[in-house]
Amino acid sequence: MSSATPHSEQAADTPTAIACDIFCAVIDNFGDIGVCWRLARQLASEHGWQVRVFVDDLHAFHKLCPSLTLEHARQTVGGIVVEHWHEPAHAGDRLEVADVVIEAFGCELPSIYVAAMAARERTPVWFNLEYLSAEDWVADFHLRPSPHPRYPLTKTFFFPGLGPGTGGVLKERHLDGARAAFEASPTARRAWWQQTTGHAPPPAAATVVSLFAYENPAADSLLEQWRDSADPVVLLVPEGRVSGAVARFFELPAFATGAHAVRGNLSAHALAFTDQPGYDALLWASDINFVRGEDSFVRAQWAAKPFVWHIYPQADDAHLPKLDAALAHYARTLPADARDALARFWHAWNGTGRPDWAEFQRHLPALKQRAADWAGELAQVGDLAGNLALFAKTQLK
Ligand code: TRH
Repeated sequence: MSSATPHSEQAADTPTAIACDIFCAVIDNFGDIGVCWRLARQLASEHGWQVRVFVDDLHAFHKLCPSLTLEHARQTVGGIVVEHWHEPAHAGDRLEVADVVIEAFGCELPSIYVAAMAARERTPVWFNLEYLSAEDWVADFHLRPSPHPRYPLTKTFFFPGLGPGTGGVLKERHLDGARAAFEASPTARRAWWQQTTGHAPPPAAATVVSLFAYENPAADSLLEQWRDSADPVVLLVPEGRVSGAVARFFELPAFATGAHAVRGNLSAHALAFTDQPGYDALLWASDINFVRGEDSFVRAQWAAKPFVWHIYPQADDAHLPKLDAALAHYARTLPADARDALARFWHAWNGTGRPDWAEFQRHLPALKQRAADWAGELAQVGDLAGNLALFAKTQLK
């Protein structure tokens, strides 16, 4: 029988470091672990926390963190302990309770762990980290406490958001500097193109588009419009769920890593799925980013380039108000015609209407300016990891 030990008291070399456990159940795709891993890395590197991540799907994790070993039940990656979580009962080989416990996206903690939290001398700070939504109600619910029905424990709901009064979104301290360095260096850009596509950077007249999306019926029409566009379009497609549509368009059996195809004015490269920093570089190297889900949607905002969001589809179209709520923030100060064009394009990319590339392109100067301004506005809400760490510290006192 395992005994409950406070996990922070075990690190003799860093006795004062706050111990944090993050529990992540992968529902689908890469966003669940993508967000948790980014948060874990930030809490460790920027706040000096001693972080452990419990994750039930090492395969999804491995895609965005190739240094992970699939066979290991417990391992340390970049100073962070990773436990393969056999939910619901498993909580590591030894039961250790952290100072701060983050239950991501409503995944249920092992009951044995919750019981140990209640028995701990110093009650842990317990967060339920929610999915990102730009809707107005989020600010009202952010940081609401929820007492446990049986134990003397309180769970706090932490809501990411795009507006004041929410938990904000993740942004590493070094991010703007890294982007500025990449954008200022023709050498870095050239090296990136050569390494990522095997080709030199395209001429300045080309519009570079990155495409990360789910299966999307609007893709066929857009690929045709790019093929027929007056100016060259260079398309960068990380291998994934939209690759089938690109393969069909080029009449190829697959559009797998390393593939390159040309039709008319469209030239497309299939890219390998990279680690998370590699994905940021792809966003910086592109003029327009098609992103999806949650984490890439946030990264596109920090890349400060015009972007198009394929929102994660939910039953009963529950995602559509979320799409419009994000547009309301992002497009707020755009001139009316550019705002309408952007909304039409995002709606078309999410199932309503046909995307009109020529119209979107006409508004690019305004969209570029807005993308840069918005990154500044969003930064005012504060970084999620910093907001969470600050709140946790007030509770740990
Ligand atoms: O993979 P997603 O579609 O994840 C989604 C969303 O999180 C959604 O909210 C959730 O409900 C659903 O999963 C279950 O999209 P997202 O959120 O953008 O996550 C992708 C992650 O993959 C992100 O961290 C960026 C990363 N990535 C890489 O690291 N390398 C790559 O080459 C690419 C294309 C992405």
